[in-house]
Amino acid sequence: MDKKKFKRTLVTAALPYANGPIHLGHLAGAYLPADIFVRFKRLKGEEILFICGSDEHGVPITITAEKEGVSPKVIIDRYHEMNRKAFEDFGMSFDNYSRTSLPIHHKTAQEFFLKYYENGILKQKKELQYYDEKAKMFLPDRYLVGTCPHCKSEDARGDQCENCGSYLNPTDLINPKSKITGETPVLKETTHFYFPLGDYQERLEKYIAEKDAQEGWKENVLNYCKSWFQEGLQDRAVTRDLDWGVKVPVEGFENKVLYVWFEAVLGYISSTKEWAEKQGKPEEWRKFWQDNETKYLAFIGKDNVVFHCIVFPAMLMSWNDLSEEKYILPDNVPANEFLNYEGLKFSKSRGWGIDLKDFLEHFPPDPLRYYLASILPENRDTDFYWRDFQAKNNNELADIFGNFVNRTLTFTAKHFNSQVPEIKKLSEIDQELLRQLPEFKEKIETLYERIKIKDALNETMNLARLANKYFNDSQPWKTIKEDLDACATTINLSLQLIRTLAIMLSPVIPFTSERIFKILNIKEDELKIWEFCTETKLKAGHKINQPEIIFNKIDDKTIEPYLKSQEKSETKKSVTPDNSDKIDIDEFKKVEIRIAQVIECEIIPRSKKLLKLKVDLGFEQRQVVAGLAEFYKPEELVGKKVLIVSNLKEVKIMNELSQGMILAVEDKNNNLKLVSVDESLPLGSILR
Ligand code: B3M
Ligand code: ZN
Repeated sequence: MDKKKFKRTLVTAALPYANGPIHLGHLAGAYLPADIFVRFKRLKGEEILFICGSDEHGVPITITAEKEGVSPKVIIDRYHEMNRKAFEDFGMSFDNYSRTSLPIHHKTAQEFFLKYYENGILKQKKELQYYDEKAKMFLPDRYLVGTCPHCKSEDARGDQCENCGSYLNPTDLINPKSKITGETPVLKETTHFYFPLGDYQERLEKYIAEKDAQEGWKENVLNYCKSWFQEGLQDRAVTRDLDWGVKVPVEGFENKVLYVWFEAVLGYISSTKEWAEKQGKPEEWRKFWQDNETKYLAFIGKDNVVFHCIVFPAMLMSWNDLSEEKYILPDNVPANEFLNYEGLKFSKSRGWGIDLKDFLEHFPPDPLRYYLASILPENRDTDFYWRDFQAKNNNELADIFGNFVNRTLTFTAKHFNSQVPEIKKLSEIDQELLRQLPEFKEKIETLYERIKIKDALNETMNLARLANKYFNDSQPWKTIKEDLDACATTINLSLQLIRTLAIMLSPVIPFTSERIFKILNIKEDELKIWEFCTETKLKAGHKINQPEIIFNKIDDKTIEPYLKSQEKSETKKSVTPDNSDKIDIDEFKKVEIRIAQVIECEIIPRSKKLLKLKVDLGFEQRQVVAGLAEFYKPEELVGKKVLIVSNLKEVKIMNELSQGMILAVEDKNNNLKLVSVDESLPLGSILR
């Protein structure tokens, strides 16, 4: 990697729709990793700006409003405030949390649109679109329901079938109906503006390759982009027939608005402008958006990749072609995969999952931040499990870190009059500890810089483990009677270590770190920063405050209601595809073959032929045993898209569960070759 030096960093996190509460999946996808990264950079004293806000336009919001029989404004006001507050309580440290309904955003978005329009970049196209004659309006894709042409599910939307995951066009739906009136819509002509995304394909490919070379983009993100490029970028409509949104500033188009994605990404810029105005330096936003010495990182979830890696950069490129003011483009888009909830996708309609707001009514933020950070879906989908949350809180936060802090502080209070004892001599154990500290610091720093948050946290916890071990091995409860100088050293260094760990963990558990600084009686900012975190800065004689328990254990009773409420909610079975009609292999016609992606693969020990694979079908993950070991190395398969028979009866092979069969062909030398699959095909699609 040929790292470019930057002066400052701009971080944006996807603007959540103000049509519902933030849930834990959102946090793990984009917000928490962004916040941890930003907090780490601030610890290092670097200049960084953290921007977010509510996305307040678009069809999800108007649909919610219609369902409730209120205006969209009521919805956005409710959820903007709810989410802003929940984020704050969770410790999200945005420099600005804006909203796209603000005039400053409408103005910015219209300015971009007009720049393209006046320079002849946009194309006008007439098209036929579904129209609801009773409601007197054109129907956006999501306002249409009908039967999915692929899986025959009856509640497919005009843009996607949630049952089988296929992307749809409204006209693909069998028997389409308007969601508003239930009427059958008619096709009617309408005119829209299109942005010629295809014209930018070559430059976009080059841009991504260059940024990847500099920053090391994530494999999953590169793959998503690649599949878009392979398909070939098309013109994209940037206007919609709606009356909620940013008005199209062109005569004759007063009844249309800008497509929500076209303006939402510009919300990052308008939020920065709002921040600058609040600072009393209205031009200051340019430093972050129009200076090559700013590095721009856009944190998002995987479903937003195309808009951040392709659409938004193309829009900025186009603007830069037409203007003296040049915007910077994202330097990296560290998109995460999804977090599931107890084995299934979060789903508001099925009541599956838990909102941040509800969570924080019962638990403090830091254990949740810690647990989510430890299971971030950085490379593949992961799961929130209550039992796991409880275990991490109890066995790691409380038993490792909390215990170390507590035993050190109580020992200090009891035997050293709540003062940092003096170091008079260093044993080998002490020296070894001091030697290791800077190594930990460097390792953790490198991981954070590479946005490997999960690994950085893991490494930090290793230091906490080491701290406990150090305390045990040094046996201060013995040395207090036999060798007071040795005991003093142990306690001195343990107190220093508490400070070290409080700093190192502060991006992840900021509220707890603050409490620890208070207990340690540390007021100086200099003692709370990264640079000096491994130095022994606490002076002998420094007075510390009364110790208190910093993490409470979570008992079974506390989490039981959540496990119970899941039993009551729809069972897991009913939301996975119907497997009741599992078949024998000879009833071939009933075979369900789907696209899946290999996410893990290993050799089954004691077998020559068998590989154990974990595959992602889009709607769930499965384990499959396949006789491919003689033909493929495990690492060759990871990331590959394959075809799998997804409704075979489960079997156990060499004691391993196999939930499907991967399709391969045998060549004339009896070698097996996987059937190759077009990389752009969505996971879970059914072969027909
Ligand atoms: N509101 C979609 C989402 O919340 C959308 C993100 C906009 S980022 C500019 O996933
Ligand atoms: Zn379907």
